[in-house]
Amino acid sequence: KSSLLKQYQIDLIDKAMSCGALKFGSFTLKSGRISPYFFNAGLLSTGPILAVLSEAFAATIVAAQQPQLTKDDNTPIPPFDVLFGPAYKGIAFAATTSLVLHTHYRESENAISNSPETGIGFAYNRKELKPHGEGGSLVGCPVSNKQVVILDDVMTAGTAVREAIEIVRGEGGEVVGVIQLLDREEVGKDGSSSTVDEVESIIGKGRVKSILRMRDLIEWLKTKEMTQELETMEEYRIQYGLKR
Ligand code: OMP
Repeated sequence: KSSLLKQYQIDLIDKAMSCGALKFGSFTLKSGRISPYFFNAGLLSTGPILAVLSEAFAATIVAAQQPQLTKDDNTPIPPFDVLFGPAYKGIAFAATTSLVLHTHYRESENAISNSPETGIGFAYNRKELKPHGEGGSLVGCPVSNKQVVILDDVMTAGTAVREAIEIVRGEGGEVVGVIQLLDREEVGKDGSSSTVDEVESIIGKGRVKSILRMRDLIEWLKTKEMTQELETMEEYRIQYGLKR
């Protein structure tokens, strides 16, 4: 069956299913919403899966810098300095994606980096305060006065990504983009506008991108003819999905 999905999206969903990162059932979310699916990015934890995932993050970043190539959205993410991965799950995203941008996308890395001679850095936050030693709440490349792109796992009502934005800003960095592994395409906390719109009102229009969206999971379910899961997903989308 033909599908609107890109090959790396299919690979990622297949891999997420096979390691149990993507599950269908009944789950209570952080926001209190009861969802028919859950995506646990922490289980994307083998070499082959990280290879697919970091490639997907890199491809999404590069595409976001060349908006003429993507027809559904034409605001670019500007060149930047540092990838920030919120602890804990984002740490591996930032580390592996900065590496892949250098090894597989060298030309793009030069084009998207504010300082091509150094390349794209990566950084992440500590969850616990460290009063001695080097101090500070961030590890890795300093973000002060730098342009930063956040790589995050899943966005529902936007609490987690707002926290990440605040952490970077608190260290003097400017957040110029957010790339979500999965945008669940839901409404924000007040239930009227979309989470993407709410976050873009903080960091700028067109600055939130994603590798996978709720609609891609639905497409994938269609190709697999998983009708029962499709039904519960459509019901959930009516309740909490974007009003389109
Ligand atoms: P918000 O903070 O409401 O946007 O929810 C996103 C966060 O919830 C993620 O950072 C995860 O900690 C968690 N989450 C998932 O990991 N996977 C899901 O499918 C749904 C959630 C969630 O609780 O909404």
